[in-house]
Amino acid sequence: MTSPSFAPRVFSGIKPSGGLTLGNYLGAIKRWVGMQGPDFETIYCVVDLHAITVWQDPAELAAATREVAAGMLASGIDPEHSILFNQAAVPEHVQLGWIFNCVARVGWMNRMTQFKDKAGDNAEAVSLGLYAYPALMAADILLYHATHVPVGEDQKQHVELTRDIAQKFNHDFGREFFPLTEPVTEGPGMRIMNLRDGTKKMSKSGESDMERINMLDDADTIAKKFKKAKTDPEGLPEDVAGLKARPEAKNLVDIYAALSDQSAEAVLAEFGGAGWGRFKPALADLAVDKLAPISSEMRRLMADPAEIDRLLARGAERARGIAAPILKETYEIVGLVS
Ligand code: AQP
Repeated sequence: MTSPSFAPRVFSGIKPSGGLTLGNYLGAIKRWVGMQGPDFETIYCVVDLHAITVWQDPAELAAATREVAAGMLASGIDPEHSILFNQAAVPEHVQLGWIFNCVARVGWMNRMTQFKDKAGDNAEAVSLGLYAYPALMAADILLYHATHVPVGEDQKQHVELTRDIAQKFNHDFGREFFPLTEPVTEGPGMRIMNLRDGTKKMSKSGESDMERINMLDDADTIAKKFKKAKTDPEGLPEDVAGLKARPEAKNLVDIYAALSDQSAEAVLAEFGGAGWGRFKPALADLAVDKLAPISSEMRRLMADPAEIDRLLARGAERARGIAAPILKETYEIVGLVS
Protein backbone atom coordinates (compact mmCIF):
# COMPACT_ATOMS: atom_id res chain seq x y z
CA MET A 1 0.00 0.00 0.00
CA THR A 2 1.16 3.52 -0.77
CA SER A 3 1.67 5.53 2.40
CA PRO A 4 -0.98 8.26 2.65
CA SER A 5 1.78 10.78 3.41
CA PHE A 6 2.92 10.83 -0.22
CA ALA A 7 1.10 13.26 -2.49
CA PRO A 8 -0.25 11.65 -5.70
CA ARG A 9 2.50 12.07 -8.24
CA VAL A 10 2.96 10.35 -11.61
CA PHE A 11 6.33 9.67 -13.21
CA SER A 12 6.93 7.88 -16.50
CA GLY A 13 9.44 7.92 -19.34
CA ILE A 14 10.29 6.77 -22.84
CA LYS A 15 13.75 5.99 -24.06
CA PRO A 16 14.88 7.64 -27.29
CA SER A 17 16.30 4.47 -28.78
CA GLY A 18 14.58 5.22 -32.08
CA GLY A 19 11.44 6.94 -33.32
CA LEU A 20 8.17 6.61 -31.42
CA THR A 21 5.87 3.70 -32.25
CA LEU A 22 2.15 3.16 -31.97
CA GLY A 23 3.01 0.91 -28.97
CA ASN A 24 4.60 3.86 -27.15
CA TYR A 25 1.63 6.04 -28.02
CA LEU A 26 -1.15 3.65 -26.95
CA GLY A 27 0.72 1.96 -24.08
CA ALA A 28 2.17 5.15 -22.63
CA ILE A 29 1.72 8.66 -24.04
CA LYS A 30 -2.05 8.58 -24.66
CA ARG A 31 -2.58 7.47 -21.07
CA TRP A 32 -0.13 10.05 -19.75
CA VAL A 33 -2.16 12.78 -21.40
CA GLY A 34 -5.28 11.40 -19.70
CA MET A 35 -3.59 11.55 -16.27
CA GLN A 36 -2.93 15.28 -16.53
CA GLY A 37 -5.45 17.09 -14.37
CA PRO A 38 -6.19 17.88 -10.74
CA ASP A 39 -5.68 14.34 -9.39
CA PHE A 40 -1.92 14.05 -9.94
CA GLU A 41 1.22 16.07 -10.38
CA THR A 42 2.63 14.65 -13.62
CA ILE A 43 6.31 14.26 -14.52
CA TYR A 44 7.30 12.86 -17.92
CA CYS A 45 10.84 12.18 -19.03
CA VAL A 46 12.81 11.30 -22.15
CA VAL A 47 15.09 8.70 -20.59
CA ASP A 48 18.16 9.15 -22.75
CA LEU A 49 20.49 7.48 -20.23
CA HIS A 50 18.50 4.27 -20.69
CA ALA A 51 18.86 4.49 -24.46
CA ILE A 52 22.66 4.23 -24.26
CA THR A 53 22.50 0.83 -22.58
CA VAL A 54 22.79 -0.30 -26.21
CA TRP A 55 24.91 1.52 -28.79
CA GLN A 56 23.39 4.77 -30.08
CA ASP A 57 24.85 6.93 -32.79
CA PRO A 58 25.35 10.30 -31.01
CA ALA A 59 23.65 12.44 -33.68
CA GLU A 60 20.74 9.99 -33.91
CA LEU A 61 20.37 9.92 -30.12
CA ALA A 62 20.07 13.71 -29.95
CA ALA A 63 17.56 13.68 -32.84
CA ALA A 64 15.52 10.86 -31.25
CA THR A 65 15.49 12.72 -27.90
CA ARG A 66 13.91 15.72 -29.60
CA GLU A 67 11.55 13.49 -31.63
CA VAL A 68 10.28 11.74 -28.50
CA ALA A 69 9.80 15.11 -26.77
CA ALA A 70 7.97 16.41 -29.86
CA GLY A 71 5.77 13.28 -29.86
CA MET A 72 4.79 13.86 -26.25
CA LEU A 73 4.02 17.54 -26.86
CA ALA A 74 2.13 16.84 -30.09
CA SER A 75 0.03 14.17 -28.36
CA GLY A 76 -1.11 16.63 -25.71
CA ILE A 77 1.47 16.65 -22.91
CA ASP A 78 1.17 20.24 -21.71
CA PRO A 79 4.58 21.55 -20.60
CA GLU A 80 2.89 24.18 -18.46
CA HIS A 81 0.99 21.56 -16.50
CA SER A 82 3.34 18.55 -16.62
CA ILE A 83 7.08 18.61 -16.01
CA LEU A 84 8.71 17.43 -19.27
CA PHE A 85 12.48 17.02 -19.48
CA ASN A 86 15.30 14.69 -20.50
CA GLN A 87 16.95 12.50 -17.91
CA ALA A 88 20.58 13.45 -18.64
CA ALA A 89 19.79 17.06 -17.74
CA VAL A 90 18.99 16.07 -14.13
CA PRO A 91 22.16 14.45 -12.71
CA GLU A 92 20.36 13.41 -9.51
CA HIS A 93 18.95 10.41 -11.45
CA VAL A 94 22.42 8.91 -11.78
CA GLN A 95 23.37 9.76 -8.19
CA LEU A 96 20.32 7.99 -6.75
CA GLY A 97 20.78 5.23 -9.35
CA TRP A 98 24.19 4.40 -7.85
CA ILE A 99 22.73 4.15 -4.35
CA PHE A 100 20.06 1.79 -5.69
CA ASN A 101 22.72 -0.33 -7.41
CA CYS A 102 23.94 -0.90 -3.87
CA VAL A 103 20.45 -1.71 -2.56
CA ALA A 104 19.22 -4.02 -5.34
CA ARG A 105 20.41 -7.64 -5.17
CA VAL A 106 21.99 -9.49 -8.08
CA GLY A 107 19.41 -12.24 -7.65
CA TRP A 108 16.61 -9.70 -8.25
CA MET A 109 18.24 -8.45 -11.43
CA ASN A 110 18.69 -12.02 -12.66
CA ARG A 111 14.92 -12.44 -12.65
CA MET A 112 14.26 -9.50 -15.01
CA THR A 113 12.67 -11.07 -18.07
CA GLN A 114 13.31 -8.04 -20.30
CA PHE A 115 17.07 -8.42 -19.78
CA LYS A 116 16.83 -12.10 -20.73
CA ASP A 117 14.82 -11.21 -23.86
CA LYS A 118 17.15 -8.40 -24.91
CA ALA A 119 20.44 -10.10 -24.07
CA GLY A 120 19.37 -13.47 -25.48
CA ASP A 121 22.33 -15.80 -25.95
CA ASN A 122 24.67 -12.81 -25.89
CA ALA A 123 24.47 -12.01 -22.15
CA GLU A 124 28.24 -11.95 -21.65
CA ALA A 125 28.75 -9.30 -24.31
CA VAL A 126 25.98 -6.79 -23.54
CA SER A 127 26.70 -3.67 -21.48
CA LEU A 128 26.65 -3.68 -17.70
CA GLY A 129 24.20 -0.77 -18.05
CA LEU A 130 21.63 -3.00 -19.77
CA TYR A 131 21.76 -5.36 -16.81
CA ALA A 132 21.63 -2.61 -14.18
CA TYR A 133 19.12 -0.32 -15.87
CA PRO A 134 16.09 -1.35 -13.77
CA ALA A 135 17.89 0.14 -10.72
CA LEU A 136 18.29 3.43 -12.59
CA MET A 137 14.60 3.20 -13.53
CA ALA A 138 13.78 2.80 -9.84
CA ALA A 139 15.81 5.96 -9.19
CA ASP A 140 13.92 7.82 -11.96
CA ILE A 141 10.67 7.05 -10.17
CA LEU A 142 11.68 7.35 -6.52
CA LEU A 143 13.71 10.53 -7.00
CA TYR A 144 10.31 12.24 -7.24
CA HIS A 145 8.57 10.08 -4.61
CA ALA A 146 6.23 9.14 -7.46
CA THR A 147 3.21 7.18 -6.28
CA HIS A 148 1.95 6.02 -9.69
CA VAL A 149 3.74 4.90 -12.85
CA PRO A 150 1.66 4.35 -15.99
CA VAL A 151 3.50 1.76 -18.09
CA GLY A 152 2.79 -0.92 -20.66
CA GLU A 153 2.61 -4.54 -19.46
CA ASP A 154 6.25 -5.07 -20.51
CA GLN A 155 7.48 -2.68 -17.79
CA LYS A 156 5.36 -3.96 -14.92
CA GLN A 157 8.12 -6.19 -13.57
CA HIS A 158 10.48 -3.20 -13.36
CA VAL A 159 7.96 -1.22 -11.31
CA GLU A 160 7.65 -4.22 -9.00
CA LEU A 161 11.44 -4.16 -8.64
CA THR A 162 11.17 -0.45 -7.80
CA ARG A 163 8.85 -1.37 -4.92
CA ASP A 164 11.32 -4.01 -3.73
CA ILE A 165 14.14 -1.45 -3.77
CA ALA A 166 12.03 1.13 -1.89
CA GLN A 167 11.01 -1.46 0.68
CA LYS A 168 14.57 -2.67 1.27
CA PHE A 169 15.91 0.89 1.52
CA ASN A 170 13.16 1.84 3.99
CA HIS A 171 13.80 -1.32 6.01
CA ASP A 172 17.61 -1.06 5.97
CA PHE A 173 17.61 2.56 7.11
CA GLY A 174 14.55 2.33 9.37
CA ARG A 175 12.56 5.11 7.67
CA GLU A 176 9.46 5.14 5.48
CA PHE A 177 11.28 7.46 3.09
CA PHE A 178 10.36 6.09 -0.34
CA PRO A 179 6.77 5.29 -1.38
CA LEU A 180 5.75 1.88 -2.67
CA THR A 181 4.89 3.01 -6.18
CA GLU A 182 1.91 1.50 -7.98
CA PRO A 183 2.19 0.47 -11.64
CA VAL A 184 -0.85 1.67 -13.60
CA THR A 185 -1.45 -0.87 -16.34
CA GLU A 186 -5.17 -1.07 -16.87
CA GLY A 187 -6.96 -0.11 -20.08
CA PRO A 188 -6.64 -1.03 -23.73
CA GLY A 189 -3.34 -0.70 -25.58
CA MET A 190 -1.26 -2.11 -22.75
CA ARG A 191 0.55 -4.53 -25.01
CA ILE A 192 0.63 -3.68 -28.70
CA MET A 193 2.23 -6.49 -30.63
CA ASN A 194 4.48 -6.76 -33.67
CA LEU A 195 2.47 -6.70 -36.92
CA ARG A 196 4.42 -9.65 -38.36
CA ASP A 197 4.50 -11.82 -35.23
CA GLY A 198 1.71 -11.36 -32.71
CA THR A 199 3.69 -13.10 -29.96
CA LYS A 200 6.34 -10.33 -29.83
CA LYS A 201 5.74 -6.76 -28.73
CA MET A 202 5.94 -3.86 -31.15
CA SER A 203 9.35 -2.22 -30.53
CA LYS A 204 11.19 0.82 -31.85
CA SER A 205 14.26 -1.22 -32.55
CA GLY A 206 12.63 -4.35 -34.03
CA GLU A 207 14.39 -5.70 -37.12
CA SER A 208 11.88 -4.78 -39.83
CA ASP A 209 10.09 -1.47 -40.24
CA MET A 210 7.03 -3.43 -41.48
CA GLU A 211 6.50 -4.87 -38.00
CA ARG A 212 5.66 -1.52 -36.39
CA ILE A 213 3.68 1.66 -37.03
CA ASN A 214 5.93 4.67 -36.45
CA MET A 215 4.30 7.87 -35.26
CA LEU A 216 5.83 9.68 -38.24
CA ASP A 217 4.60 7.16 -40.86
CA ASP A 218 2.48 8.76 -43.59
CA ALA A 219 -1.04 7.58 -44.48
CA ASP A 220 0.10 5.33 -47.37
CA THR A 221 2.73 3.63 -45.22
CA ILE A 222 0.23 3.02 -42.41
CA ALA A 223 -2.28 1.52 -44.87
CA LYS A 224 0.43 -0.67 -46.44
CA LYS A 225 1.65 -1.93 -43.07
CA PHE A 226 -1.84 -2.89 -41.88
CA LYS A 227 -2.63 -4.48 -45.26
CA LYS A 228 0.47 -6.66 -44.98
CA ALA A 229 0.03 -7.35 -41.26
CA LYS A 230 0.01 -11.06 -40.54
CA THR A 231 -3.43 -12.56 -39.90
CA ASP A 232 -4.94 -16.02 -40.09
CA PRO A 233 -7.41 -17.45 -42.63
CA GLU A 234 -10.45 -16.94 -40.37
CA GLY A 235 -12.20 -13.58 -40.30
CA LEU A 236 -13.16 -11.65 -37.19
CA PRO A 237 -14.99 -13.64 -34.51
CA GLU A 238 -18.31 -12.57 -33.00
CA ASP A 239 -16.82 -12.27 -29.49
CA VAL A 240 -13.47 -11.99 -27.68
CA ALA A 241 -13.44 -15.69 -26.83
CA GLY A 242 -12.94 -16.27 -30.56
CA LEU A 243 -9.62 -14.36 -30.42
CA LYS A 244 -8.06 -16.96 -28.12
CA ALA A 245 -4.84 -18.45 -29.52
CA ARG A 246 -5.02 -15.99 -32.44
CA PRO A 247 -2.41 -13.39 -31.37
CA GLU A 248 -2.29 -11.46 -34.64
CA ALA A 249 -6.08 -11.17 -34.90
CA LYS A 250 -6.30 -10.16 -31.25
CA ASN A 251 -3.63 -7.51 -31.73
CA LEU A 252 -5.43 -5.80 -34.63
CA VAL A 253 -8.70 -5.78 -32.70
CA ASP A 254 -6.90 -4.41 -29.62
CA ILE A 255 -5.30 -1.64 -31.68
CA TYR A 256 -8.69 -0.68 -33.12
CA ALA A 257 -10.18 -0.71 -29.61
CA ALA A 258 -7.40 1.42 -28.10
CA LEU A 259 -7.45 3.95 -30.93
CA SER A 260 -11.23 4.32 -30.81
CA ASP A 261 -11.53 4.25 -26.99
CA GLN A 262 -13.82 1.24 -27.03
CA SER A 263 -13.59 -2.28 -25.66
CA ALA A 264 -12.62 -5.22 -27.89
CA GLU A 265 -16.19 -6.50 -27.36
CA ALA A 266 -17.60 -3.30 -28.86
CA VAL A 267 -15.25 -3.58 -31.87
CA LEU A 268 -16.38 -7.15 -32.46
CA ALA A 269 -20.03 -6.14 -32.10
CA GLU A 270 -19.41 -3.94 -35.15
CA PHE A 271 -17.01 -6.13 -37.14
CA GLY A 272 -17.75 -9.70 -35.95
CA GLY A 273 -18.05 -11.99 -38.99
CA ALA A 274 -16.28 -9.50 -41.29
CA GLY A 275 -13.23 -10.52 -43.32
CA TRP A 276 -9.82 -8.87 -43.08
CA GLY A 277 -10.51 -7.15 -46.42
CA ARG A 278 -13.10 -5.04 -44.64
CA PHE A 279 -11.44 -4.69 -41.23
CA LYS A 280 -7.89 -3.79 -42.25
CA PRO A 281 -8.83 -0.72 -44.34
CA ALA A 282 -11.16 0.45 -41.54
CA LEU A 283 -8.29 0.07 -39.07
CA ALA A 284 -5.90 1.95 -41.38
CA ASP A 285 -8.42 4.78 -41.80
CA LEU A 286 -8.91 5.03 -38.05
CA ALA A 287 -5.15 5.02 -37.39
CA VAL A 288 -4.53 7.74 -39.98
CA ASP A 289 -7.39 9.78 -38.58
CA LYS A 290 -5.91 9.65 -35.07
CA LEU A 291 -2.20 9.82 -35.92
CA ALA A 292 -2.06 12.33 -38.80
CA PRO A 293 -2.76 15.39 -36.61
CA ILE A 294 -0.10 14.22 -34.15
CA SER A 295 2.54 13.53 -36.79
CA SER A 296 1.99 16.85 -38.52
CA GLU A 297 2.34 18.69 -35.19
CA MET A 298 5.47 16.62 -34.44
CA ARG A 299 6.99 17.73 -37.75
CA ARG A 300 6.18 21.34 -36.99
CA LEU A 301 7.82 21.12 -33.56
CA MET A 302 10.85 19.22 -34.85
CA ALA A 303 11.51 22.00 -37.37
CA ASP A 304 12.51 24.18 -34.38
CA PRO A 305 14.89 22.05 -32.26
CA ALA A 306 16.03 25.09 -30.24
CA GLU A 307 12.47 25.55 -28.95
CA ILE A 308 12.28 21.86 -27.94
CA ASP A 309 15.62 22.23 -26.13
CA ARG A 310 14.34 25.33 -24.36
CA LEU A 311 11.20 23.52 -23.17
CA LEU A 312 13.25 20.52 -22.00
CA ALA A 313 15.72 22.75 -20.14
CA ARG A 314 12.89 24.54 -18.36
CA GLY A 315 11.35 21.18 -17.45
CA ALA A 316 14.73 19.98 -16.11
CA GLU A 317 14.95 23.02 -13.87
CA ARG A 318 11.49 22.29 -12.44
CA ALA A 319 12.37 18.59 -12.05
CA ARG A 320 15.53 19.45 -10.11
CA GLY A 321 13.44 21.56 -7.76
CA ILE A 322 11.77 18.33 -6.59
CA ALA A 323 14.70 15.93 -7.06
CA ALA A 324 17.52 17.82 -5.34
CA PRO A 325 15.98 17.95 -1.82
CA ILE A 326 14.96 14.27 -2.04
CA LEU A 327 18.50 13.29 -3.08
CA LYS A 328 19.99 15.46 -0.33
CA GLU A 329 17.86 13.75 2.28
CA THR A 330 18.75 10.33 0.81
CA TYR A 331 22.45 11.16 1.21
CA GLU A 332 21.87 12.17 4.82
CA ILE A 333 19.93 8.96 5.55
CA VAL A 334 22.72 6.86 3.99
CA GLY A 335 25.44 8.84 5.79
CA LEU A 336 27.08 10.32 2.72
CA VAL A 337 28.77 13.62 3.59
CA SER A 338 28.13 16.17 0.86
N1 AQP B 1 4.39 -2.49 -27.78
C1 AQP B 1 4.04 -1.79 -26.72
N2 AQP B 1 2.78 -1.85 -26.23
C2 AQP B 1 2.41 -1.12 -25.15
N3 AQP B 1 3.24 -0.29 -24.49
C3 AQP B 1 4.51 -0.18 -24.96
N4 AQP B 1 5.56 0.54 -24.56
C4 AQP B 1 6.61 0.31 -25.36
N5 AQP B 1 6.28 -0.57 -26.32
C5 AQP B 1 4.98 -0.91 -26.09
C6 AQP B 1 5.52 1.43 -23.41
O1 AQP B 1 6.10 2.66 -23.78
C7 AQP B 1 6.78 3.19 -22.64
C8 AQP B 1 8.17 3.56 -23.03
O2 AQP B 1 8.90 2.41 -23.38
P1 AQP B 1 10.40 2.56 -23.82
O3 AQP B 1 10.46 3.03 -25.20
O4 AQP B 1 11.13 3.38 -22.85
O5 AQP B 1 10.97 1.12 -23.62
P2 AQP B 1 10.61 -0.22 -24.32
O6 AQP B 1 9.37 -0.78 -23.72
O7 AQP B 1 11.83 -1.07 -24.24
O8 AQP B 1 10.31 0.21 -25.82
P3 AQP B 1 10.79 -0.41 -27.14
O9 AQP B 1 10.03 0.27 -28.21
O10 AQP B 1 10.69 -1.91 -27.09
O11 AQP B 1 12.30 0.06 -27.24
P4 AQP B 1 13.55 -0.72 -27.77
O12 AQP B 1 13.15 -1.44 -29.00
O13 AQP B 1 14.61 0.29 -28.02
O14 AQP B 1 13.94 -1.62 -26.64
C9 AQP B 1 6.73 2.14 -21.53
O15 AQP B 1 5.69 2.49 -20.65
C10 AQP B 1 6.38 0.90 -22.27
O16 AQP B 1 5.67 0.00 -21.45
